[in-house]
Amino acid sequence: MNQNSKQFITLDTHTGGNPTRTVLAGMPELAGDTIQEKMLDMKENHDYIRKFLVNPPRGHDVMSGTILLPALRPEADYSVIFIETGGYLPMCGHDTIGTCTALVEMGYVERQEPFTSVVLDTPAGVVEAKCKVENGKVEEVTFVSTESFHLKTVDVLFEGRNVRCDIAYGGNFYGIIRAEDLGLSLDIANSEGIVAAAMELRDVINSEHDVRHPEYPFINKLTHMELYEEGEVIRNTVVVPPGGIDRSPCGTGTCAKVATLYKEGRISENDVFIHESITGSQFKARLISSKEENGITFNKVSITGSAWIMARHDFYMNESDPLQNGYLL
Ligand code: PYC
Repeated sequence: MNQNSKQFITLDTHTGGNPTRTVLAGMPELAGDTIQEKMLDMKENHDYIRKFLVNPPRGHDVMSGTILLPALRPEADYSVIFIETGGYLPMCGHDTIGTCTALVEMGYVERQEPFTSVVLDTPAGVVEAKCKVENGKVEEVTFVSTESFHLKTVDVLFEGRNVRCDIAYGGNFYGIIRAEDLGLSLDIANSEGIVAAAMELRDVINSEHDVRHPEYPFINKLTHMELYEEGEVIRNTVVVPPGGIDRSPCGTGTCAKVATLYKEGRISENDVFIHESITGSQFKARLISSKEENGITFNKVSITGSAWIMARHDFYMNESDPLQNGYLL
């Protein structure tokens, strides 16, 4: 470390196998009055911090995290920016569970047993989390996500045949496709094929279809793909840009799936839906309510999952490090 070093302090958790790096300290002042404006300022003027913290050698292809900021809204405990190797996310479920677990267990919000409430101001809206706490450990976190909806169903050409894809929003846009339709099974050994097919399809869909949020103009493309298999429970894997596999069942991807199941008439209000990841970890989702507005059905969904604190880091950023921005393979 020398005088030119910057220092970032993080708490690292995993949620169902997927990591969250919660950045507690080290951020410069970000411009803007809202969390959306601050996210944009970070993206345009301080993106080197995201690259430094999530790319190898300090991170890896599915490293993600939250930048924790003082609350910008009176009802929130903190405002947060979600980061991953592919950029910035309006909302992230596994990060919400990971960050809330870290905040409660490490005393960054006042801990109350058996339940502690944490309210996060996210770029996709306010997210309320209820943490079940026993002997200081957060056993599980249930959060109510921002409204999810099914946008449209499209056909997309893959290896000479048309494949059905549901495009749904759960905090990010997901392209939801049955893995079998791509000739794939959801096995970790097939990761390379899953990632390659998913990213190819996502790019084709973005080039052929308009995908945008009716209220948030900055959410204007399909970013993540979700392949699934039907069985006793629905198994899924979300491909995170630019090409990693979410080890968790993916919180926002599960909200998008619930919106799709509701659209298909396969789930009703108050039903519980279990979503399983490629690694076998599970989230429990519940459809709380649905309402129709301007031809779109908006669904309120809660997600329950568990996270574990793994580490606390002091990262030193030295400007003479040729890999300060990391790299992606
Ligand atoms: O859990 O919402 C989620 C998520 C989004 C991308 C990776 N995980």
